[in-house]
Amino acid sequence: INKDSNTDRSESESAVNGTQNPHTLQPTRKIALITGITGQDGSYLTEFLLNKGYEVHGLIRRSSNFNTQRINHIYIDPHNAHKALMKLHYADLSDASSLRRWLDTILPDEVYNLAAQSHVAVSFEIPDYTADVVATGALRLLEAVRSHVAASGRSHIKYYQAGSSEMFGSTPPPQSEATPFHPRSPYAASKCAAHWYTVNYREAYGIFACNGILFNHESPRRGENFVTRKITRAVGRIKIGLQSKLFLGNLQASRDWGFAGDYVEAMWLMLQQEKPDDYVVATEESHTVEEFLAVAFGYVGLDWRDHVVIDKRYFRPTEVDNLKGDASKAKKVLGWKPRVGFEKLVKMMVDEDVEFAKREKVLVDAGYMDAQQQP
Ligand code: NDP
Ligand code: GDR
Repeated sequence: INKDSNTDRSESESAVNGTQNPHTLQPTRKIALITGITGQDGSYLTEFLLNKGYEVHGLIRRSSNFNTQRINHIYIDPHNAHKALMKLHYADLSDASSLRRWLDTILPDEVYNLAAQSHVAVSFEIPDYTADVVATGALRLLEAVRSHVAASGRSHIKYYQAGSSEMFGSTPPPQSEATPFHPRSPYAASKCAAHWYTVNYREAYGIFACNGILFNHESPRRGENFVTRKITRAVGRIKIGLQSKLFLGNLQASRDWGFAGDYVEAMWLMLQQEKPDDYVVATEESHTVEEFLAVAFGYVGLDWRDHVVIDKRYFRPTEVDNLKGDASKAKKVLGWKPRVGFEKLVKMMVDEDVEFAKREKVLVDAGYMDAQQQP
């Protein structure tokens, strides 16, 4: 996609930037503001909210490469004002003024803070950047909401904070809202800070702010260096003959893996309740990385042991060994339950990545692409 003036996904120079009030377009629609709209969850949440009739505004960060691949399929040119219900704006969680300005301009009813440096292993490499975006970024956004409400009186505004099961860290399962946190990475410690900032802004200022404590959730849109997608990408490429080895770290870690499409509904449900609260969202089933490998490779008739090589570089200084959520509160209060189980999730991801590898193979055979090993 070309980011020339005509195709730029941001609207800094168009409708929403002060020249035209978005409310005049669809006065009855609810308005959501999403940080991290270009990420896995941001894309599913946008689809979900558009289906519910929302106008969705997303904050995207400037990058030297296009970063809107996950939402290109729902993008409509803003010049088509009545149809373009997803709008994008440049901002960054490290830039407080941009957050406040977009709140004042967009006047959202609901704010979903999904943006993060979300890779646990990478957080050991860039700890203070991770803390700045994940912890202080959440604080900046909460403070922007607080000051926006104080200035405008729009006290009905609701805030969702993307919390993580990583906050439980080494505390044994099952983990519920009452389980103590023991974070095991700069990422997890930063998410704990963001969690408590959110609780504090709720208690101190009466802001309708919720923490979703979400266990791992995956999809065909998962980033390619998270273990599930790394595995299913490799399965597709090995099956099609583009790759033979897959280098991984700790195979004994156990995770409660659900489907991202199911989890964004829980985020929305939290903001539809009478009172703000915190909720664990999980499938309540846990599987090791090795079990994921067995299902993924087995599904296409391969044996993972013929392909997987252990590489110490993927081990973490401190590991989270075992996560398994207790989502009884979300089930009871929100009426939420997951629709996609473990095997269905793995197969959905493998199916998509086999198709992806077939498309890559066409390009490789035509000499347009190298069949490079995955990073
Ligand atoms: P992704 O890594 O797929 O997406 C992260 C998003 O944050 C991207 O849109 C990214 O933009 C954006 N972002 C990163 N840094 C900044 C910044 N400085 N300013 C503004 N935006 C930024 O994450 P997921 O969609 O998987 O997760 C969504 C949220 O939920 C994250 O906060 C994550 O930590 C949390 N979470 C995720 C779980 C999971 O299993 N997926 C479980 C529990 C919590 P860009 O596209 O430009 O990189
Ligand atoms: P996680 O997800 O750390 O749980 O965080 P990830 O998929 O990165 O790791 C899961 C487990 O797999 C082990 N592992 C490997 N991980 C990666 N990435 N690459 C490998 O090669 C590899 N080999 C083994 C890991 O050690 C770990 O035990 C995700 C993120 O989405 C967070 O943002 C989110 O908060 C949590 O899930 C809940």
